[in-house]
Amino acid sequence: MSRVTNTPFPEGFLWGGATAANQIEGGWDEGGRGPAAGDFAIHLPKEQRSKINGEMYKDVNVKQIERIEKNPENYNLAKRRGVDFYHRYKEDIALMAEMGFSVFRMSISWSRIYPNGDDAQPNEEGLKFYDDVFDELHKYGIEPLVTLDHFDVPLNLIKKYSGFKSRETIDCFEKYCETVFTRYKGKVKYWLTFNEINCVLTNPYACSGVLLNDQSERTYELVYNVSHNQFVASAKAVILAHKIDPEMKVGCMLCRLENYAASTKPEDVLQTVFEDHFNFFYTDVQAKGEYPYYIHRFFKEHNIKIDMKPEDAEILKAGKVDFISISYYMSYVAQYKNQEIIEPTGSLVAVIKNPNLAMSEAGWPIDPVGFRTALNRIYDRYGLPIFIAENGLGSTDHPGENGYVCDDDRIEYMKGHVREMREAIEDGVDVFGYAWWGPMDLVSSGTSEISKRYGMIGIDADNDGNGTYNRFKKKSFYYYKKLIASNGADLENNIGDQPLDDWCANGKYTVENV
Ligand code: BGP
Repeated sequence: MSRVTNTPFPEGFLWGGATAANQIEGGWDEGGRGPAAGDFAIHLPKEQRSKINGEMYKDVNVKQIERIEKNPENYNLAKRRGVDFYHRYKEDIALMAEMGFSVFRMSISWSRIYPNGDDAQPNEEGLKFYDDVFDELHKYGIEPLVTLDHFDVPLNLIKKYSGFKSRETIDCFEKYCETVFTRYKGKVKYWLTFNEINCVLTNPYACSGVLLNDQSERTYELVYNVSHNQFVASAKAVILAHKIDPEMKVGCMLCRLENYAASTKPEDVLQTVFEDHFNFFYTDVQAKGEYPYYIHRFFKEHNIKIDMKPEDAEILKAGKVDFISISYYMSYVAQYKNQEIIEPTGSLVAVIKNPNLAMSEAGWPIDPVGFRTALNRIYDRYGLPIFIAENGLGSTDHPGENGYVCDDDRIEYMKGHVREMREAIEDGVDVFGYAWWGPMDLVSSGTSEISKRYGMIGIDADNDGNGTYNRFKKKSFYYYKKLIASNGADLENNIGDQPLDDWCANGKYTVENV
């Protein structure tokens, strides 16, 4: 098969990076912001993490919130600190502009706009903050792409309604959407409703603000009803956006879990179909505007009743998204387990090892070809434009003796994925932009550590919040800059005369036009 390596991307392709308010902003109690989900996520050192606690803060429950509220000083609440974007956004945006970004995916902290989620009036200071951020981005010609809710339900709605478990939260979300769509009309064209909407299955607290006493309450019946409410909320947001500004484009966001059959056994292959149903269910509803055929058997066999209101079907139909966005980090292996009914195993961690793939330090299989497969599958299914909302490698940095971070692992990961994305575009898939997850180091969503670093822009801070929080450039900064300057053609970074390794050796990088 021929390859298209070293061919530029289509003109106007958006290059950039992706973040979330709760992982970068800090300033958690400044500017009138109210508390939100991430403010109660605890960072624990690896040795102290249990299987559930410490992974995606899924174990934040009623008691944990009470304990933290009583004695916050006893806990390492890293998301409250973020990486100080709240005060340093100008510097961060200037660095992203230096890399040549044309898009920056960020989220609005809902509780900066409505501190309690259900206030009568929005918080002007919060609105002004994002005005300033958007203006700063536009100053450099960077398009903001904004997630309305990236794991960020206001605490008051969590306590009062258990987040999206209740329909009251849909109304609060709609009001918040109306406020920001109206305010940022003309400044923000691209929106995403909910980040990784399918994560509710494993993390109802983080993803949807659902407050449980313990994990035994996390039933299928519960999470699918929560999802339903989020579908309705998302569809209402799409309808509103189009009404307020027909230029606005609103997308959904799926954590795509590409999967392979464990063997050529027909049952294992069938299992991959079940896995895809489990994963694509979310985009099926959001892109096609109705529940897909396969879900009814699953609901019936698990006794799941969805509390569907008479008007919901029409709302879902009218609120179909304009584009699909995904996060893609890895693939996994699916194996049939003698179940008689559709029973998914969809997992973020590699339960069965794929011997063909290397693993990241965090145990995430690295699979660029799976990225091309995913893009083809998604486009085949929906025929809608696709935005890569997240792709990246979290790993520990090892600065050299001179202090420079030569993060070749990150560069290799990006190179592989960009190469396969280019192939997918050549296959005919309409991908219109790519946002690397974490252009600057940030607080991990799952573990609230900063040492799992994603950034091309390093941040001098450790997991306990020590450090200057000063920004510095890593080797990948220059790599991405060259890649973007060539509109994706210079994958090997061999255009220009000075190899990046010179920079690793002496920190001097003199190619002027890079
Ligand atoms: C996705 C989230 C992001 C991000 C990323 C990496 O699930 O949308 O918020 O953090 O994963 O995960 P982690 O931060 O746990 O390494």
